[in-house]
Amino acid sequence: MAQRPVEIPFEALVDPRSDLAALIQEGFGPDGLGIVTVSGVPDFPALRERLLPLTAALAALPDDAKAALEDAASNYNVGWSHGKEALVGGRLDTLKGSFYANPTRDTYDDRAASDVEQYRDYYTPNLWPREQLPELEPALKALGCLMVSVGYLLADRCTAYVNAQLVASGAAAAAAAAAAGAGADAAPSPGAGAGGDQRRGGAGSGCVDFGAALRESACHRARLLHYFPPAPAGGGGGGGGCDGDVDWCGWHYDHGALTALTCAMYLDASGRAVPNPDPSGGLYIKDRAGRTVQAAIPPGHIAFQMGQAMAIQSGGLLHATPHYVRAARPHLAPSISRNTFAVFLQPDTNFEMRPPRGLGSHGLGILGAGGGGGAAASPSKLTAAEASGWRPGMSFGAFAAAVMGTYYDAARRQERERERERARQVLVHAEAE
Ligand SMILES: O=C(O)CCC(=O)C(=O)O
Repeated sequence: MAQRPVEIPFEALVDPRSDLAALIQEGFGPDGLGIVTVSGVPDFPALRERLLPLTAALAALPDDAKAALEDAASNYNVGWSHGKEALVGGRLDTLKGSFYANPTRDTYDDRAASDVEQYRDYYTPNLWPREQLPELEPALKALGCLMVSVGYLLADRCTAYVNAQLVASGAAAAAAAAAAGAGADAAPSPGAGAGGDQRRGGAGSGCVDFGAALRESACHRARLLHYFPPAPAGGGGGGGGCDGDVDWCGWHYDHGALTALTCAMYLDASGRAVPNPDPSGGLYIKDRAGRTVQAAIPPGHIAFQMGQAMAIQSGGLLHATPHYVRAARPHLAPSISRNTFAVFLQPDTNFEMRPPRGLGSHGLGILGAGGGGGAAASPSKLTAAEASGWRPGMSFGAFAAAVMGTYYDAARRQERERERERARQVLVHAEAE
């Protein structure tokens, strides 16, 4: 039975007098499912209906047109990506095609050349199919920017929640005292809440300002996803394979701050929207007790999951969301594709990831390797899995490179093996002649 996530009405999100702490805690806190939805966002339903059908149109472009949209140098973080990323277990991601772009800007001329060189995943200009599918660019930018702007407001509420928790636990005071003792820049800054400003991960107090960090960032990334129709049992092709728990997108955390998601749209072979053909297919989340729960995102809502960066930055007061997508069973979904849109809100590459100070005596910190996700895990600690890839003082760019390396290095290894096998076959063939 699918579970409906905690809902935050948009009017409440924009109302500075509303207190959303209880909803943030219910969604992202120690016992939260790790997902909230925002309802009633003006223009969202129409922009979703405009963009999602274009996903199938993009996937149907001729292969050479899609190949022209590939960019290996950015690890396929701009343009078309199909079968390039390795999922859990090293399996290549051939069951879906993705299109990546930064919805908020096309170019990075204002960035230092050294940053552009070091972080090509983030600072490579967008690639658009302007000839073949001119409608895509404006549709993706309009929906992407809307989802980003709602994400900023939610990030502000997460900041307020974390700050309130820090103050309540005494951690903020402990951090401010320690910083004052060390002569550090403990002066509060506007919008940073009680105790100071850590929006750049500086050496101030224990407080964070997620909204400010995200508003300054040039690193947001939108991903249009087209899950190919599942192939019939025993069949080949790009589908999900056989009946059963076939995952379309293996278990993972997103490594950014917040991920905004639309409800998926299912399209038949003629491009007509149809109801979800298999109620057991779709997005699943592992809750904090270790149970796997299907998350039902209503079509008019924007869903938000928590990424590792914000979980780490909150010192475990907010938790990252482990999730995967289960394929529709082939006999229920012949010729039906799943199309959806994710926007990863991420801090800038030079953002220093540093949990709040002063938490040590309050039980926050990182659990050992055995402490992942189960009922026995302390609810207020990050699990080793949530924090994997991170080391104290790391920038977001270095952290993201460490995480993404695990996806693409495996894919590169497999590509090299395929190359070797092709060369071997050519040799065998030549010797036989
Ligand atoms: O397809 C979905 O609903 C989620 C996609 C996802 O998890 C991702 O792109 O990281």
